[in-house]
Amino acid sequence: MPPSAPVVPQSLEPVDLDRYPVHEPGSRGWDAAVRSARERLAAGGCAVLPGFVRASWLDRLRREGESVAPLAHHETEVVNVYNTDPDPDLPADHPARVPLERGNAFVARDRIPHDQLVHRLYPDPGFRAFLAACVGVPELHELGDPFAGLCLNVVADGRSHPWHFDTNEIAISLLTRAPEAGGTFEYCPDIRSADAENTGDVAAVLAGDGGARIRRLDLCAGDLQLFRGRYSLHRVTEVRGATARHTAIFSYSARPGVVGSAVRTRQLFGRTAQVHRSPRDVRVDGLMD
Ligand SMILES: O=C(O)CCC(=O)C(=O)O
Ligand SMILES: [Fe+2]
Repeated sequence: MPPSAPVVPQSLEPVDLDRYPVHEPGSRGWDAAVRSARERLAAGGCAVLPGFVRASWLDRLRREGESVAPLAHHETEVVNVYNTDPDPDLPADHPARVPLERGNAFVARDRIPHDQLVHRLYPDPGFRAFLAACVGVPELHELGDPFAGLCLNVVADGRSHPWHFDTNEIAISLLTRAPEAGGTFEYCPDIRSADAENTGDVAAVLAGDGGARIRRLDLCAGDLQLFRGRYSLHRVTEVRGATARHTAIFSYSARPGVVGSAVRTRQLFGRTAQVHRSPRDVRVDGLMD
């Protein structure tokens, strides 16, 4: 009997499975895609999988993002790189004392319809297994957070998403609409680690002295990006033009049940759910955030 073709779940149909056979774990193509992503993550803290979503699906991907973008929580606010409350006891030159204007806006997971491509992809077991292999962990879990697990990041004309660290270890994002100009993703690979904040280098980047530490990426719609966001300082530079930049952000953790803090959740989404007000402590380290 000829081997039967693997069944492709509906959630994976938009993926370019010829290039990225997410539905065939352990196949030669799967191994090659995983190996390539792992090498790039190890070498520079970031791996881009160009054309992850097939060209024929890009229109729908963009339109779905556009349909929920008006539901983003817009509130330009002054934050710091760790998204913590101001702490007057810290030394004046500590990076937490540097005010940054956060001008991006997030659409929370609970506002993204379940039949959207990105909402079907986020929990898909094959997608998560592929990503787990790429980042080198046995499993990746959805966040236990009803808002932050999956969101749409909207950066409009004249706005930027300033330097920050993420709560979760690995960020996975998919550009669904590119801006006309600006909106470059910039990052400093592994500028901190689980046991060292390295505040000197972080302060240098904030002061505009990042130099060769800073890498830059201009992404195309449909590109999937894997990124060590908890340890790599990053930002999206100012967008210019009428077309806002949209990215779907898929957040996972090697541990189940991760939930954002109440302070950070209110900053990002303008509201909290019960789970944010009584979180279980499942952080993987003792870093600031
Ligand atoms: O929109 C992006 O490309 C990056 C977003 C990001 O860094 C974040 O949501 O934490
Ligand atoms: Fe981030």
